[in-house]
Amino acid sequence: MYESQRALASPVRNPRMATVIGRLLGAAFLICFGTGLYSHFLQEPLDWMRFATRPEFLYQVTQGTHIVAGIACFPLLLAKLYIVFPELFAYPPVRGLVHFLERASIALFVGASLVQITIGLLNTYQWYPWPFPFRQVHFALGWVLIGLLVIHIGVKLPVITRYWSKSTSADDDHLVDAVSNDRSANAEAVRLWGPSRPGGVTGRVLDYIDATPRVAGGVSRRGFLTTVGVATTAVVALTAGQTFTPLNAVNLFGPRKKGVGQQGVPVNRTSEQALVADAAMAAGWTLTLAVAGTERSFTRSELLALPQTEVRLPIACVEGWSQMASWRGVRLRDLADLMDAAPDSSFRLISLEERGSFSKTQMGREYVRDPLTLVALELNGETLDLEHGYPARMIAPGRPGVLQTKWLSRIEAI
Ligand SMILES: Nc1nc2c(c(=O)[nH]1)N[C@H]1C(S)=C(S)[C@@H](COP(=O)(O)O)O[C@H]1N2
Ligand SMILES: [Mo]
Repeated sequence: MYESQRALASPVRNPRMATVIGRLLGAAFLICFGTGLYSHFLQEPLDWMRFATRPEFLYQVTQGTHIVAGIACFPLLLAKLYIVFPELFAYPPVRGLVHFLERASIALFVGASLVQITIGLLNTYQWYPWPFPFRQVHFALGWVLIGLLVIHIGVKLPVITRYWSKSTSADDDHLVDAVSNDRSANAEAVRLWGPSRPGGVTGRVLDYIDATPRVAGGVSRRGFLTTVGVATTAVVALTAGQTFTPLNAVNLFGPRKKGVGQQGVPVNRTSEQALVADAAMAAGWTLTLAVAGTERSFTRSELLALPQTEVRLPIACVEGWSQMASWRGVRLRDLADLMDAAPDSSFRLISLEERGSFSKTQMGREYVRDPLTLVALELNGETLDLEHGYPARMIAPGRPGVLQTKWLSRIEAI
């Protein structure tokens, strides 16, 4: 037993607590990974992929959950690191190749996790103090983390199974207390915990116990769990209002507020940032449809003269905020039919915006043919504001905000 470890000993630094917090963190990671993959493939679908367009708020929920679970990882990860921190000083630092690989994988796991949740959080504030592209790196790190999570769970499986349930952990608590009160009991513990214990836990668990003796004082287990619970609830409650309306009133830290912005909808990229104001306000604006070699351009009044449909659909940004709104305009499928587009065509949507990652987007046939998909001309009962994509924008059910292309200029069947 090292002095440094003795100094760090605490009633919360034990394998049961590591398991309790670890499984919450593991669940949050899995939720982030699943919802993240969904968001990724919506934006970069593989050829064969088709997506659900109902419920129309699906992406609002999956992406809102992604951000909430990601934010919850901050207190949970800090708690987990607090619990296992003394292992940093384990002696000898390396006990052979397997032990080295185990420690290296944990170091990587911790580092990659911290990077992942930090860049994810900063992305929601659109702050990019790093030189690499956020989305690609966040996606790649997601896979790295899932790989490391599987390794970590594999390595710790004996501890995890042993300490999964409270009752078996309680037996061991007595043993741990005995060991720490009387170091000579260690030999007895080894005897008790010997190979006869199911699951082959002995070596690793004893290491853990050895590294984390009980001490009186410090943070109690109940106090620790309460702190972690309060901290997690607080960070979630104070940001989740940007997605989940009931929490809107306490949305103190979320980067967007519901209902704040032109026509009651937050604005993401402005016309000024996109350098589109002149082209969008030009009298000669038309929307061109190009299908199988035929092109036809529609003025705004021609579009307004076509049958209009009103839908309620959310803007659901990848950054986690979302906002329900009423949109009015022409069904995309009516335009597709006017142009005799094949029923299975996908469309490419091209904005007046010349640069910018979202100036051109693609839409699969499930959205093209959906009765809720509009070339929107009005928002919440008024002419679409320039900031929301005047003269015309795309709005479709279940899609990420990034694909709801503003300031449309051209729509091509592909
Ligand atoms: N042309 C263009 N359309 C765009 C964007 C953009 O940068 N350029 N941003 C998208 C993003 S990320 C979101 S969340 C929505 C936001 O729509 P809003 O500003 O009307 O709320 O617009 C989308 N449409
Ligand atoms: Mo967005």
